[in-house]
Amino acid sequence: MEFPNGEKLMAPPAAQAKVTHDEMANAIRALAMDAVEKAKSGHPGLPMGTADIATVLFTKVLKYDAAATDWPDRDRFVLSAGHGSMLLYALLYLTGEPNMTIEELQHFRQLGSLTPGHPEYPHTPGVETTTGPLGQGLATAVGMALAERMLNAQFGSIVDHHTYVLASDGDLMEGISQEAIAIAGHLRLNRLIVFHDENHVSIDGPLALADSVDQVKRFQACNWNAVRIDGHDPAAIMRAIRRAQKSDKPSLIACKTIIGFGMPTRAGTSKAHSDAPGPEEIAGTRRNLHWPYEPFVIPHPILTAWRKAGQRGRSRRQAWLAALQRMPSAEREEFERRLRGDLPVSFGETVAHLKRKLAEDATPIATRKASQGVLEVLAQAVPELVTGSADLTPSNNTKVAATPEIGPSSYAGRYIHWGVREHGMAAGVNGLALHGGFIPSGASFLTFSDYCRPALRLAALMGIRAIEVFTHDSIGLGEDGPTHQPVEHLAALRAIPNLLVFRPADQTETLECWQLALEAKCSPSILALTRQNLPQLRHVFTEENLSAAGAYEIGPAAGPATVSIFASGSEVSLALDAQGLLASQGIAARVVSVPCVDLFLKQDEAARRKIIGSAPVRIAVEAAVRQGWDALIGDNGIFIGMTGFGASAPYKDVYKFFKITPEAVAEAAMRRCNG
Ligand SMILES: Cc1ncc(C[n+]2csc(CCOP(=O)(O)OP(=O)(O)O)c2C)c(N)n1
Ligand SMILES: [Mg+2]
Repeated sequence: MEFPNGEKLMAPPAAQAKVTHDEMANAIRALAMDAVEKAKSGHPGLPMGTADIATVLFTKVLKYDAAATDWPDRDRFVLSAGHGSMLLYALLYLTGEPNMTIEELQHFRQLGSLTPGHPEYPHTPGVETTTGPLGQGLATAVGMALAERMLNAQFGSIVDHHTYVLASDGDLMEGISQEAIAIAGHLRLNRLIVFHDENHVSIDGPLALADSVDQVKRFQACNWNAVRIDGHDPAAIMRAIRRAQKSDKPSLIACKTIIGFGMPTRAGTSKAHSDAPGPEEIAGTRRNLHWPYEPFVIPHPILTAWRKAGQRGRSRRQAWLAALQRMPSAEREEFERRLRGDLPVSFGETVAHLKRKLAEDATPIATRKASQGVLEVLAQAVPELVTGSADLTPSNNTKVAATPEIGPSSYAGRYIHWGVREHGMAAGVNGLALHGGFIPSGASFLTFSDYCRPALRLAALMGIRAIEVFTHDSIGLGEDGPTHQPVEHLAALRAIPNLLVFRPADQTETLECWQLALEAKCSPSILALTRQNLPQLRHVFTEENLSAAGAYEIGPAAGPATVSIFASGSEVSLALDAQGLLASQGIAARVVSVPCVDLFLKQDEAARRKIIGSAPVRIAVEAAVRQGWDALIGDNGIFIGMTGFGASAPYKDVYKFFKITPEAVAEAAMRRCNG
């Protein structure tokens, strides 16, 4: 017999019958402790404590084929407590995922290995999402479970799987967990089954130091089916899973476990959480577990039993592939397109057609309103586009005719009311994107992007197409005042690598930015949109997406320019007005619109130099802090924007008060020209 990763099996297959649950679970424990010991770093406690749960799940329940861990209708398994990564790596190795060799386990936490400190998507095949920041995995899994139901509502039984999560005490202490479980319970996501590794230990010591929540009661209050079991009793684990699978609600299985199960002195204490156990503790564990084998050696009968478990899902996968072939071809092709993440072939045409129309429309509107107009058309043309809002639907303008609402047990829609749960929404959006079949977007006010930031960062790290619409993008929101007026947010978001921050200046740019966000398969995007009306600036139709370069000359100078003015969003029209004022003083200025600083910085040097130009005076205007703009204007450049928090007043007064006006721009330029 040969395993998918090329290893040959020497022992006779007859030995398989003798392998017990304990031996299989102990294989996980041994690999976890040996890998952590070799790396002299990592977290052995969780894998050793949850090995029984994982063994039952992977050998008896999970719809999983180790040879194809990306099979679309597989059950998802999310290790929310990413510090226990060795659990996942051990499972991938034991079940025979071809890339996860024993050498990879021996290189745990080393540069270039498939076994980084915390599980990373898409770095390691078989890892469904990047975890490590506690709470994120659970909230992301809610998005996956929702995606499963929504795709099922659209395509029928070809989509039919469960989402399993292993969450630790820390996962459930994080605030995001409340947002996630509340929305999952409300939506009755009964395909979601969460194991709580209830070991009552975290880093500082016993959980009692800081927590006394009864998680079962808490989940029940959130409309979950929740039970408590002995997490070391395989029969109880199995029974609980079977009951959960029949539930009409999402399920919590609180599993009482012993962290570092098997360790002679550390088990059950916070000492088991992390760090290399050391030779004595390891030797004692081997004795306790009756595991006399050398490090990284799994006896053949045990490995064979695991490899067999890794193939359990193969026949179901083949049956699924056959069912896929039986689908009417048009429907199948659409389903496959959706899973590949390709946009509909007509997408480019749809954009061009709309763009032509927009070029003829001179009505001033807010970019949040422009975005709604764009979505009315694009959501119709792109059925995988999902919109929603964290309880700001009338302000975010993300609800359109083509996106009817989803609700409890009713998943045929494409609009998600996330409730006032920005963080849960952003993680849920990530889960929808990771599941496949959707291009999801959420929405809130830009100032509350802070509440989403940990999930946005993970989306960027994973390189997934998750979109957030953040309206009310500056002091231009006016009366709500400084609590709601973002000032540092654009800079803070631009600081996240691989996150595209778009700030369009009019409706044509809004369309271009939406197009870029939808086409960006490997980057999340943010659309920062205004509350206040803006004039239309692009009156000439161009098929080319000018925003794609991140910055382009929107207002050329009459003759050689003395001044270059760079601006984004609502300040582009202001820059164009300043250009007029300067012209009346005989100063030639050019205006560069910068809808996406990130894309601009990605251009090669020649392209960047061309956009920056050779005018001796450079000014940037943005109703936000300066940070980041020096890349365009240099440290000698002039910045017109904010240096502190905003103020509550009608927006025109606020702009005047903070001296973000065409006059201020023109004056600053003239002073520099004359100085
Ligand atoms: C958001 C976040 N905060 C802090 C940490 C650091 N950290 C890692 S594990 C952990 C808590 C450990 O307790 P628990 O979650 O119960 O895991 P166990 O020790 O039982 O494996 C903390 C605070 C983190 N990974 N993510
Ligand atoms: Mg714990």
